[in-house]
Amino acid sequence: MIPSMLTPEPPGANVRLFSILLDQLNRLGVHHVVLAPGSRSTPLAVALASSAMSVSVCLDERAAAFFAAGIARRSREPVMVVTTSGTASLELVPALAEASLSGLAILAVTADRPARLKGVGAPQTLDQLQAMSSYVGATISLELVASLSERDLGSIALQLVTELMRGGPVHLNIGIEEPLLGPVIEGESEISLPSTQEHESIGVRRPVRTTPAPLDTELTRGLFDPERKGWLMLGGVSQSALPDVAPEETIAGAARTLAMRLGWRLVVDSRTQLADKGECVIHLDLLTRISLPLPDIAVVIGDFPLARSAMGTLRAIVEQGGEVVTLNDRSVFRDPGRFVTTGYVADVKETLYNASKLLPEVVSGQGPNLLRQLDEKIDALVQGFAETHPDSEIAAARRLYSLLHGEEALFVSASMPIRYLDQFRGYHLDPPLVAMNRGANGIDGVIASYLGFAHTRPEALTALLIGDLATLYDVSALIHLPLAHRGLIVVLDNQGGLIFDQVPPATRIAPEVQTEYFVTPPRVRPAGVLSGIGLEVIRVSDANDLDALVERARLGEFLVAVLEVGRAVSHESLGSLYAQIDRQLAKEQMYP
Ligand SMILES: Cc1ncc(C[n+]2csc(CCOP(=O)(O)OP(=O)(O)O)c2C)c(N)n1
Repeated sequence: MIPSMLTPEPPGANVRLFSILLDQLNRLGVHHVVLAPGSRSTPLAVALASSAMSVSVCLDERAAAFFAAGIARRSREPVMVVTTSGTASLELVPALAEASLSGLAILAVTADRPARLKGVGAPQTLDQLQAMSSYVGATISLELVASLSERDLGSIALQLVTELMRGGPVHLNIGIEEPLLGPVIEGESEISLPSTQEHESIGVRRPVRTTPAPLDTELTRGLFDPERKGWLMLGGVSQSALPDVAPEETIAGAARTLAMRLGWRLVVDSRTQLADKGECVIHLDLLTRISLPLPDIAVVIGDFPLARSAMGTLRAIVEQGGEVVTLNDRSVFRDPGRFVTTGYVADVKETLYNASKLLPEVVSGQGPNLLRQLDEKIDALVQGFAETHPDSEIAAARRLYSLLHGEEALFVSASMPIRYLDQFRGYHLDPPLVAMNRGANGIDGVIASYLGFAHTRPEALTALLIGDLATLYDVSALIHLPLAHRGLIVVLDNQGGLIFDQVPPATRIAPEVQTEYFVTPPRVRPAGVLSGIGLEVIRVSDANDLDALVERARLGEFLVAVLEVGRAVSHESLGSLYAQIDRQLAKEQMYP
């Protein structure tokens, strides 16, 4: 008899304990679970089946965790991922590393052999706690025993959620004895959970997320001084993905107002969801190819800019006696170049608003905005290049970004896609939300993270820009995970890791070593693999072909567009555009 034809047995005691724990977690704000199937985790899976949680199932634990990270990145809610014991649990580590660096609240729940079987050569018994300990903010180790009371479980749920609220992953490891479902509860045909009143009598209250206070008036006034030349730099701080937050109420909105009143330059990267012509400097990475006139102070809000060259520029500000100040609302140490002069942890949005209120509404005059004028000239040049090279990766990245709006989103893979977007995107009055696994910068789990990111917003198109190697790395995500309701994956197939031709060592490595050990052209092409697993794959040869595909995806399809451009051609395109930019910048430098 196949198992599904058996009469369901009454629930076991272990299922009941997990049901209570899940119920408490759900009440405390954990609503999404990604479950990877396994045996030791059986009572958890059975409890999940009758819980109020939204459950996604994924065979591949690594993808399950990246999918959870994608959901957490978009929803800003804690997301739980459940695995069985053994290497299954260790597969969570790459996504936990990303989550810990990106501050994503992932609750990793791993089933384990009971403690008494540890260190005695029992199969599938690893040190699961140690394996994850470097990447989680807290570890709770629990043995599932009948003596656990509802109050215990309520307290454990509260402890977990409190730890998650610090921002970052938390690990719950649970030793489970056989029989895995636990002894049968006589007379019960289904799980009985504590009622709301009973729940309240357990004493569990929702923990309150504490926001740091804004900077005090004196510090604010000193920091944002219109007498000084300043740059306000925004990285990944956009909050407009939050429900009920109007764009002008976001950190980006507050920064825009403040920069205008100060007469400071507003320097943004692609994650900022702010790219207005006439207000923002969007091409920092290209502009810093020459030495720019530097400000007295740069205030870096949130993440550091994506632009690699920005680090050198910021260091130069400090070396010429200026200041580089970081402002974060998470207590994280951010000084990747070890030159930051002061770091503040404060309520960023309130601080920016307070600073604006201290200034007159009229825009301060600091002379013509040369940096922005230069930015606009560079943008026009990139636009001209995209028009004359519509078959280039540069044109495709720029076009894709321009086609998406507001509530729509673009997930971007590490490697050249992030660079393309950061360097070559154009101005945009209603830019889409842009997200990436920028914590650990892996090319693993990109598709799973994208699918998770799309999962919470089925009503809005979410696109992905990705290279061929990152695509092939994570094809399993497209087999095991739910696909986006409105999705478009744009694969830039340049036959290997183009990035390795763009980084400085490239010129000093023998071409055959470069190809075989770095670029690693794959044996198969993404278009063939992806159509082989049943996806609709469209080959595009012109960036403008994306218009119709975006429209179709917007109406509810899941499509893959592949732009196949040879590695040499893409390399040449970049070289020729950079040469044009350098000529233009040199001219500007001579006649500022
Ligand atoms: C998990 C992981 N393995 C290896 C790397 C190193 N790495 C960075 S970029 C890259 C190549 C990416 O190639 P592709 O996705 O085709 O993008 P392209 O460079 O062509 O834009 C590799 C292997 C990484 N970042 N993450």
